Amino acid sequence: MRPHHDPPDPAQRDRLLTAARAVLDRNWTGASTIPAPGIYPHQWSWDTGFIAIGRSWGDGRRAAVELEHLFEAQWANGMLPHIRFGPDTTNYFPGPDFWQADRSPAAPAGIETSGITQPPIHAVAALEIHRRAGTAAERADARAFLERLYPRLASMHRYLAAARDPSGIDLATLVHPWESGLDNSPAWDRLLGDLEIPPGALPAYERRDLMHVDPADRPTDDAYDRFVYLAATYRDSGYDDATIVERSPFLVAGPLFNAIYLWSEEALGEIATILGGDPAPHRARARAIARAIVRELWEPERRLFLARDLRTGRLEPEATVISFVPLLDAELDTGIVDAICGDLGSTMFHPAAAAHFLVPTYGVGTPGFDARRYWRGPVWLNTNWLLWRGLRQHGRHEYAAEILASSVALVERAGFREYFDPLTGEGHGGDGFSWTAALLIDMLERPDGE
Ligand code: 9WN
Repeated sequence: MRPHHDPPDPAQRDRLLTAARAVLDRNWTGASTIPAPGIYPHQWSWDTGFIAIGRSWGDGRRAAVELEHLFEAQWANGMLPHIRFGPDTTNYFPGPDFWQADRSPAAPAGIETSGITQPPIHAVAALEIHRRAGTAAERADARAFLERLYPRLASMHRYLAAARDPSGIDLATLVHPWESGLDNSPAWDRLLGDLEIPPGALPAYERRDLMHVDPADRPTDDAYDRFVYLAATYRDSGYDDATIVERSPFLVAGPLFNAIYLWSEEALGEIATILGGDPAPHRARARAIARAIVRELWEPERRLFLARDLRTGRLEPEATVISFVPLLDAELDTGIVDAICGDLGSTMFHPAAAAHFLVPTYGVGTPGFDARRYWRGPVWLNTNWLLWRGLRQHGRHEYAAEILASSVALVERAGFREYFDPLTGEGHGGDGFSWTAALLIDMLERPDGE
């Protein structure tokens, strides 16, 4: 593999760290960090995990505050909603009026939330906050924080294991593309394409995202109709998981969500050890999830991970960036690691462009690839970061360094954008985007050997 971009030099690194911290400061509300001004004006679940990991370098206090603020919105059944709404509930669609979370007896009183979840990165984030605590006072604070958060984290994992594993295969199931975090990914195309919306079943709604961002960067109206229909179906069941699992046309176990779930289950084991508890049940759960990822999601002929539709039992055919994320399993079979790295080295790296940027969320040149539309091709810093962490833990440092250099080059060129065109490096979506800043901080701060 030929290097495309230079590694950051020390002066550049310092300048980028200062700029990244300024983005997080601007998006701080006093209790949490919004993903971006305008388009995402509330607190999102997996964004908060990524942001806390960035803040753990030098601002562990705010990192802990915002994780706890998010978990105040946790439902009594353990479900952590993907959005905790702030005071202005009219500036985002779908807002609390759409979700009507109080249709569920499990929703918290007095806190407005959505009714679906997102990838459970939070135990990893909580552990990072504890790891970075330096002084004795910081260590005491971080331990007290873990003591408060651990039962909530464990309850979220129990919810995923109980309510979201209808077939008992040790994988968590998504009931909505928004739960995947990669909402508009081609990974869901076949399922969403097959979805039939009965006449009159789609509630009237108005998109607000297009007030902030070019429509060419965002999902189409047709995709939005499907998102809204699925969310309304879940809501109308009263957020009853048993009903939804029985009826939802979208019931998918994916490699990205489950690799993060397993990574966090390992982190829960470490947190249990720090608190003097027993890590063994978490370790055992993590290994069960890891085995299930390979057993259920590995496609042996194409030698890649795909999402499984639990309604029909078939694997969804589209290979996207989610196929690489099981690298987060430190014990992943070496043959599989080699296969993933082989794909990373060829399919996803555009052979014709001299200075393309890594890693596109969908193969450049694949029919349907779109260099700027939301999750259908652009580079995102969070998927880059997940791969960077996974590659480093498997000793694939050359690839990891290439991803870091590309991430730096993109931010240098376009700023802290939500996502980037892999061919031109142009920025798209929201601007002043928090996880781009936070995860760049982690990539620049984390020592080589860690
Ligand atoms: C819906 C906030 C969120 C991210 C998701 C990303 C996007 C929301 C939207 O923004 O989704 O949850 O309105 O498009 O897809 O991953 O958490 O940054």
